[in-house]
Amino acid sequence: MQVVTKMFLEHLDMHFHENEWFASMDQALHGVTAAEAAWTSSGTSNSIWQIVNHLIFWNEDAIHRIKGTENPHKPEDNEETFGNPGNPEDENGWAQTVQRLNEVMNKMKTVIADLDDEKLKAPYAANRYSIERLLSNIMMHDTYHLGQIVLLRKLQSSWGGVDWS
Ligand code: NI
Repeated sequence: MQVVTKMFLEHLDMHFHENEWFASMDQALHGVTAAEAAWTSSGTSNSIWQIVNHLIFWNEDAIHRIKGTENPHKPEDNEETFGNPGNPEDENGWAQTVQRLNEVMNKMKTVIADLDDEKLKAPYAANRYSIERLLSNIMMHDTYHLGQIVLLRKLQSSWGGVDWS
């Protein structure tokens, strides 16, 4: 496997699965109930559930861009990608949403593993920037929202800290 491809795979593992430097997405979502996922701070912030919806959408969208396929989901605007705050009673729906995020991230891993350094340098579409930059952007975007999830858990007193062991 090539150097940059390997680096992106390591990045993805780092921010999604490993508690290294900061809490991983796995840790941030660990033990979150539907009620906690649907909670918003003073009714003004997005809920954790909405943030996860948003990450599912954008990671799927990035996969489509990399593969050159059309994303069948076309939101009116970015706001729509968050959806509604979620139903605090719907544990199944919340579990499925988390499952969906994990599936998308696993798919992203497969897509990255298929790239080589030359493909990474290529633009993902006419007049657009490189796949490499797209991946860099989406991963920074993931971690930006990951920090918000941890903050929301701190605000609702459901954060148990990072398991560094
Ligand atoms: Ni965002």
